[in-house]
Amino acid sequence: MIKDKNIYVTQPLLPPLEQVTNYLKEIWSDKWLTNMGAKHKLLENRLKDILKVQGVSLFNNGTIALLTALKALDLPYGSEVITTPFTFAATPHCIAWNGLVPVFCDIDPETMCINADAIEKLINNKTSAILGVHVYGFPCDVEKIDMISQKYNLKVIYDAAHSFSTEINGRGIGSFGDITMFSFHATKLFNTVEGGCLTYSDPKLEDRIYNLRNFGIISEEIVADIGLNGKMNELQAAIGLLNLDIFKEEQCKRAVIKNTYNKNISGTKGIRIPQLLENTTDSYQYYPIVIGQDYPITRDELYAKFKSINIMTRKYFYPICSDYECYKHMPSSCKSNLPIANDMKNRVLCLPFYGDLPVDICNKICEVIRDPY
Ligand code: T4K
Repeated sequence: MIKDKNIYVTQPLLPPLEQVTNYLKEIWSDKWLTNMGAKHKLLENRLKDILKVQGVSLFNNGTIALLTALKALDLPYGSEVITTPFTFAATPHCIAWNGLVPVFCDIDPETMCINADAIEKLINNKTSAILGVHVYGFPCDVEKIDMISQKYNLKVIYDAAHSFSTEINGRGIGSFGDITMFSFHATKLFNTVEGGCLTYSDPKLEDRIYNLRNFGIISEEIVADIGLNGKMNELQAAIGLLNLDIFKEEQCKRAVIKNTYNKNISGTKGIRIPQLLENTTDSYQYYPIVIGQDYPITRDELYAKFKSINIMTRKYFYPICSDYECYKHMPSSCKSNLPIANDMKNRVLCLPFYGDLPVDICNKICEVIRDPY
């Protein structure tokens, strides 16, 4: 039993409080709290370099960012967007909130991302886009998805909520597809408490996204578009600027935890540790394991075992989105269309993974996995 307090799947990265106070003093003195202030501009510019992308637009959270991305691409109302059920609720909800229809595609058993080979059979004359999710920081097959999108003239949006700073062959993950969304929620490697951004290469998207994020207001007397309020405020941007200075250090600490897990868990019968491809860098967002049929207990029994000793692992993602009340009636939600996703939802467990996870707890977690009885 871990004494006194629960161990969670993650802990937020927090900058030194004195530095936050200094920034707060500046904000108090400027009396500029939101609506694209100085810190907002600075953070957007710094993120362009870090994410290796041409355009960045900040948002008050990742969900509103994704909602805006779909709107900015002017997908025909009622058209279909092919996506994965193995994701957080926000992904299909943003499709549906735009008056579009999410069509679920099965996933790849190794990466747990949308299976690019299964996309084509779901395309019909109503399909307008593909929305892939780089689950746990494992990239989708961006090359194949790019080829499919060109062949069928589809837009491509990526949900990179888990993939801050991931690169493929040295290229920022946010530079693939038409628009990519990053989440800066408290539980993400890099956070602005709540927050997120969109990245894109087409310069025309910058103005469109700017307006959609700000009620569609062009000037004091012109409202040109049906926008919403997606603005990140100066307090969020300040936390972001400070966390940008320390996220790499956090990644290094997480690399140590990851090595400890890898060293102590790999080789355990029935446990698979999903691997990144060699050309891809790790975001260090989550540490998932896959519990096979030859492991002595089920995923849910292992989850319960951890919970009984105050270690709160997470079943990301169970249930999958095709199981939700609001989507389960859709033809693409049927289990025969999604065999891998329906299998994986009962097998994946995300272990506690953050820089300050104490070594003895990390070792205890490995011990339980090696011998769950
Ligand atoms: N797309 C994908 C693929 C996503 O995963 C997400 C969000 C989104 C889109 C939407 O982006 P945002 O609109 O959120 O920017 C959490 C997060 O709330 C959510 O942001 C995230 N995905 C999802 C995967 O995880 P829950 O329901 O698991 O959160 P919660 O409150 O249970 O937090 C997890 C653990 O973290 C807690 O057990 C304890 C710890 N924690 C949490 C918070 C909020 C802390 O230690 N401190 C904290 O302040 O959804």
